[in-house]
Amino acid sequence: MFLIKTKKRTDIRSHEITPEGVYASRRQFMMAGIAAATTAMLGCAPEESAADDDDLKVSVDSLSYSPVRRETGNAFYTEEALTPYRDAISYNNFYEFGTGKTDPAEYAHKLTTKPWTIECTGELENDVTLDIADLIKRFPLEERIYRLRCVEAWSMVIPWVGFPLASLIKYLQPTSNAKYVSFKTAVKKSEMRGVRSFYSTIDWPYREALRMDEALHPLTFLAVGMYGNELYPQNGAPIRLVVPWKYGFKSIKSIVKIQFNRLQPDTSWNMIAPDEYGFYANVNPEVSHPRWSQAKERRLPGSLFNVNRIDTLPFNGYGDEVASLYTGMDLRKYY
Ligand SMILES: Nc1nc2c(c(=O)[nH]1)N[C@H]1C(S)=C(S)[C@@H](COP(=O)(O)O)O[C@H]1N2
Ligand SMILES: [Mo]
Repeated sequence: MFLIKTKKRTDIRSHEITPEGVYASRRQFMMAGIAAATTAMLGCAPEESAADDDDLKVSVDSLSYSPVRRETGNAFYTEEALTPYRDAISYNNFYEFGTGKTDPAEYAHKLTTKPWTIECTGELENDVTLDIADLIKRFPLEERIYRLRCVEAWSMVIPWVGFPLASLIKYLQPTSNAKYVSFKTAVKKSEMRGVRSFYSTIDWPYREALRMDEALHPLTFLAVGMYGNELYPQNGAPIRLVVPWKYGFKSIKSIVKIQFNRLQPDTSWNMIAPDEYGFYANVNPEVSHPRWSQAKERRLPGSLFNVNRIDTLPFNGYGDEVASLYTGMDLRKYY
């Protein structure tokens, strides 16, 4: 790729700078941007890896947030190598835009995300419709560096920006009847080719839910950004859930509805194949998917010569923090 083109602020090759350098500080970030732009002008940009520029059909802004404390024993932070930004925005699951791993990066730019509101209903003192722009001002943005383990046995390490779901729940004041929280993704037929598809097995909208204690857990996060920037549409812009001890399908993208419920709500993958995908979906190396083992995972990106296979940990390595939520439960039954 030797095209000379105008660089957007966030249009930085992941391998031109260390992952940490992408977002470590605003200053460093800007400097890297200038360096990237200069490299491109000189016509010597390094070769592309995972995808080419076609996956950056929209630009995203950077965000202000407080960085996670980089110390051991802090569950909000893992020292494992970050997945390069480029890979995290070009290898995705977002069936609203197609079932292929590169479909979201190719087609999600069609999603209009501004303005964006979330309708909050159910067991609440008052129903309310929230504007994302207001939410971002109301709750101070923090960083979390979490492992993301897909049920398909691949994983990434992603630096999210957002706020705890618990902060929003406390603000919304659910009634004592609220035992579960459920989420729905936007359905925008004209913008989502997967939703239009005749072959789709999902009964749209995509939906997910958590038990109230899971939703209130400090690890449970609402992300509005990653790598220091707003989310790209393929990652669930403008707001998505991140539940790091559960399989990735629980981390629902592009949320437009939050409902508080008395009873356990339906969830998309459980509706499609209840024997394969449970409501809890806690990462568990000892409970195989009916069609494959969950004992190991491919930490992306791998290469032709190294698939980077590592052991999967119970609760995706967050057992110290979350195992107590499930005491007395048979995790083979409640998978
Ligand atoms: N609305 C919606 N949310 C979704 C999905 C989806 O298809 N639609 N896929 C899930 C799955 S299976 C995974 S692994 C993660 C992937 O998140 P990422 O693409 O940001 O890595 O999103 C989850 N959230
Ligand atoms: Mo997934």
